[in-house]
Amino acid sequence: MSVLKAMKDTKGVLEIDPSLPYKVADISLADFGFKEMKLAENEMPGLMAVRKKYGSDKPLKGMKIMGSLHMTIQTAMLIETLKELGADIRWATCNIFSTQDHAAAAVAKAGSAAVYAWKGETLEDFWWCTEQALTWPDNSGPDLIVDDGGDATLYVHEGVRIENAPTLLDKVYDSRDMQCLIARLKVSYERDPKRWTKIASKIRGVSEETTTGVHRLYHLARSGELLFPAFNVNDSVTKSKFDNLYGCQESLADGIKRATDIMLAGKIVAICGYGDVGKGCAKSMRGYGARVLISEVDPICALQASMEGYEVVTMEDAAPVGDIFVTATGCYHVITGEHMEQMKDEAIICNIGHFDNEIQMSYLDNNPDFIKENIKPQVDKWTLKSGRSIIVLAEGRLVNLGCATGHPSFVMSSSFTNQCLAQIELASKQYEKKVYTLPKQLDEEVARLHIDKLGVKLTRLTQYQADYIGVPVDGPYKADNYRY
Ligand code: NAD
Ligand code: 3DD
Repeated sequence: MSVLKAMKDTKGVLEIDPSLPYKVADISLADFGFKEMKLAENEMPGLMAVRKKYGSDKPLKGMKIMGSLHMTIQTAMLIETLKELGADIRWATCNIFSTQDHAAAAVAKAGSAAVYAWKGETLEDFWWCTEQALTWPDNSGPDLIVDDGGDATLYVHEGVRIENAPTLLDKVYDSRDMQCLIARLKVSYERDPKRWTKIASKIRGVSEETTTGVHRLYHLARSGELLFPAFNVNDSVTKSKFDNLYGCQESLADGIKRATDIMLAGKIVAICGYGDVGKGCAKSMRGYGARVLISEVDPICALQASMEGYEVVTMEDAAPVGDIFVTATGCYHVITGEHMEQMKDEAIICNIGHFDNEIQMSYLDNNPDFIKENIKPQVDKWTLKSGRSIIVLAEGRLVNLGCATGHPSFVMSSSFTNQCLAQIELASKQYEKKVYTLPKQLDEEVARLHIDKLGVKLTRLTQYQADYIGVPVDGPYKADNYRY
């Protein structure tokens, strides 16, 4: 049930109220949020350095920034940093289960951003929050977007598509997300058939946090539909080879254990996908003493997994023997109903990919013969017709943020330092409507900001050595396309 019941609605669509300063679960949680944010300072040296280096110059002064990114304590620190750089900020989460309510309350209480986010949003709430964050009190839109998964970018692009071809409003979608979005855009179009075209024309660019969102950006760029410049933050080495890898290495186990208290040692854990996220997940599960199976489509990643000592199998092989299943692919229906029917009684399935379609949840949701028993928030036991049950975590949404608190602050500091650098780039320079990545020099700078905290003693090249290996003595030490 939506907490927005008080809002006026038109044709079942909750009206936005841009003058609403915030909408969070419980503003009284703010002090708890402030305490955890204070603790995060010591673990986020990159963000602290950004505040110190750019705080006085205010490079984001006058910039209206909309964020669609998991509303966690770490994100609250990113928001505070963007605020210190001069930005005027509005924020929504990018997943209905990922908000930490005390973080949202702290941001709202401090007035660092107009924040619309709470843990356990309905899909209608989610798209209301996204439009609420995209709309300033004067009904204008943002200059810049911080996106994670591309839903804010999608909102603007779908709005412009519809304004250019209103018959798209009659298109029928299977996805409940798209049904919610199109219903909102229908009301918006009737009010102002040029609203999103005007908003899009003012957007200087978007910086995209995650792999799946980046895939969407390149798709828009290839089709010539990209409406504004974009920075691919995910492919900064100090993001994807850290957040995706080491972040998931720690937060996957956190999610599974908080949800189920299951013993991992000795169990068979099947990880679908051996990319940056899958690598971290596999290493974590092996570290707990689980026997890890990997499924992969990419022969290079499959070869890597095999040479790391993992057994590489198909999901059809894994389904009848696995105890715990984790999807980490960014793909669609990787675990199907057919696989579920093969699974052991009370097998656990979860997803750590960005969206909720890696597990075929529709197989469960649409079958009246199956019995769903809610064990606790984000933990459901589904009993199939066979009488065997499966435990589904976070309704197939990312388990580390749905059942736990996501990655720790230190690794998010690295990701979010890249976000700040990308936002400063977009605010200070004119870019074409293409997808860019940050230069290696900045990537190495982000790494430099984090190594002192870990007591790293960096070796320094002599000029002769630098000349000998053909690199500048102060870097960058690798070519932009170097694969770490
Ligand atoms: P990646 O592209 O590096 O890895 C995905 C891997 O999955 C690839 O190697 C690909 O070959 C493989 N794959 C694709 N379809 C498959 C299928 N049907 N079966 C088996 N393997 C398949 O991407 P990544 O950076 O590892 O990210 C994976 C997902 O996790 C993305 O959706 C990303 O946005 C998300 N992500 C989540 C978090 C989090 O905190 N939950 C953090 C970072 C990224
Ligand atoms: N993500 C994981 N943990 C997070 C946290 N504590 N705060 C904000 C976002 C967090 C998701 C990121 O890894 C995002 O970069 C992604 O999905 O790639």
